Amino acid sequence: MKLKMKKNTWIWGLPVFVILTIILYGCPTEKRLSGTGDAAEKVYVAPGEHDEFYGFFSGGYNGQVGVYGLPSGRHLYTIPVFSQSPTNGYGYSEETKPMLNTSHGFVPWGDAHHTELSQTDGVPDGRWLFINENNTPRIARIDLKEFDTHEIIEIPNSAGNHASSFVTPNTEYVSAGTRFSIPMDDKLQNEDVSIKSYKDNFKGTLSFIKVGNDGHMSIDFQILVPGFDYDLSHAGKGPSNGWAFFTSYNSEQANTLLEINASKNDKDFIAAVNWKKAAQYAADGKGAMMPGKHVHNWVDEAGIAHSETIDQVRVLDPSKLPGIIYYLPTPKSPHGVDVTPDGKYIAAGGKLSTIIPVHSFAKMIKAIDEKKFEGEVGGIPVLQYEAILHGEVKNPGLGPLHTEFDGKGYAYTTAFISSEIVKWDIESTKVVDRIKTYYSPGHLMIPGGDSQKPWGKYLVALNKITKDRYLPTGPELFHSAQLIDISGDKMKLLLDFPTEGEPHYAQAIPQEIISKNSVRFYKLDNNKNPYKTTSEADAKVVRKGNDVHVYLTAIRSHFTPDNIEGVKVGDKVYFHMTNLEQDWDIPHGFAMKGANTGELLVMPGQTRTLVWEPKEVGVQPFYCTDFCSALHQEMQGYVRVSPRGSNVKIAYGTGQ
Ligand code: K7E
Ligand code: CUA
Repeated sequence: MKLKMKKNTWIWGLPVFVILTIILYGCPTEKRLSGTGDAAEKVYVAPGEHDEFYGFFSGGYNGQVGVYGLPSGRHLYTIPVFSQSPTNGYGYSEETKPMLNTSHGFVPWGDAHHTELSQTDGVPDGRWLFINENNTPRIARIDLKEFDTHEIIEIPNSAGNHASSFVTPNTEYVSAGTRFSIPMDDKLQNEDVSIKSYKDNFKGTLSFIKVGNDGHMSIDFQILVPGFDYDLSHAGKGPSNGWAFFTSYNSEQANTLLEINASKNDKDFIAAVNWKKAAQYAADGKGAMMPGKHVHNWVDEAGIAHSETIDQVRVLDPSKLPGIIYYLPTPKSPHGVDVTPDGKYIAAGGKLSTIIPVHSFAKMIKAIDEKKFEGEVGGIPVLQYEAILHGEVKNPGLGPLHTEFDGKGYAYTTAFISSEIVKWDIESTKVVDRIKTYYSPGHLMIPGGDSQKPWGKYLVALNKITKDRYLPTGPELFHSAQLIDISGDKMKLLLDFPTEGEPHYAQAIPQEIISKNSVRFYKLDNNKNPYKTTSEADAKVVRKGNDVHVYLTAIRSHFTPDNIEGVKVGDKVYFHMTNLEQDWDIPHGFAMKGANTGELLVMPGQTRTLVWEPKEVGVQPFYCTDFCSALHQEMQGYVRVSPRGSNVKIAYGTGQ
């Protein structure tokens, strides 16, 4: 796909100079703000009291989700998603391992970016949380009754699944866009071509993943787009419902030294996608089924994960299906794209731009109707910038990245380089307030701040650089969040708190929407695991060839059985442990000496399986890893391992 655009190349030198200056000389000197008594009171959640909001923070390169209470900043929980969890055995137990299957095999560590709550009528509803994985393109769905990952779908024909996972107002779709374009031939196969042939061979895709009423995800269609870098997205709402907006950079189509070569054009593009029209084309069988191998993992009603491989996806070519995409010229290498709560305006975070461009949806539609095009790229019409512009926010700080909204007519944008948050009036595009952050904020988050109904009381700046904010912990530091009061005219800094991994983005929702549905334990009667053991009388050890299945129960403060004999070197031993407790907050753990597959933490009423392949003759202990009662230390057992070919028979028991 060839570029037919005028290029303005003179301006790129200026922002690069600013960035270099800051890299070389560090961030501007900061004055330390000490918390005032007033601020302390606003974030104080007394012992035993609960926070007002749940905050769901992406763990970034740790591949998980951190759950924080707001305003206290308390770290409540970590939900494992794309990474194995040494806390609860996710990705280690036999029931959960399939969640980390991909078309590249088992991938136990991912790079997560954007959490997004499911929505009903444009308002976060607390059913599910979606999050994307960038490196091995995937999207996960977390069930918020259990704070547990229930589904992960891989995105084919993608590399760097960054523009993801943002929902449409009724969670009809989650969107995804490829950050890296890749060589794709007519069959969308990743070709063996010279990297220098980028402009001729590399393409991108924008994907729409359908979400069923039960949450089930499937890729409905992908749209083939020119080989730019697609960065972020957000769906339209209200009047703009039916559209989704994706930023792109590298419209230069550079393949090396992007910091200079992809910073030349005065403007790149926001792709405005008419997803309702595209979905109609897909429903009508338009486009073509193309190769698109991807793995889909889900948890069944027994709580057991399964994987299936899907080979094809429907691909729509916008040069043959008019009206599904228009390009909005947008200065300059835009990062975030954010739609105002009323759905009227689309703000971009042009990271190398000296202004924040704000497009008008109504003007965009008018420009499309009147064919106010300034050219086309790969068959996609490019609208005239002046024809679609609502306004430009002047003096927005250096390096604007992401914007959220308070629902009272104001927008808040992070400025990465000048380390500040800038508040501006949406209608007038005038800056009305600014506050320093420490240091270099990426995303910011207002509870509901990317939805139609922000709960605009707090803002959290998600800062990339922590440096001196806390006690030093060697070279590696947690990132830092800052809670800011936005209830008045002036923003006020209330609290700093460290966050694990790199919380690119976060979402928050009033606690009562979630807490009332939170599962406290699993009913033993509903346990559908085929290896469950629901009473001690049913506990047993069964040999099947070289496989030994231990049907194990745990209850305060013993295992049944706790003495096992007849296991031999060369066996594969499956410990299927059922926690018989029916009380809130009484998990039992399980650790087997010499097991390479980790440990288990089993919730009340749940069954989890650990595999152990004993390699040495002897008697090996196992024990409970969670201090569950005063006699927790007594919660232990032994397995006798005999030589290969030994005639020691299977025998087991507790208290005999
Ligand atoms: Cu700006 Cu991955 Cu959303 Cu990080 S991204 S900041
Ligand atoms: Cu069960 Cu400790």
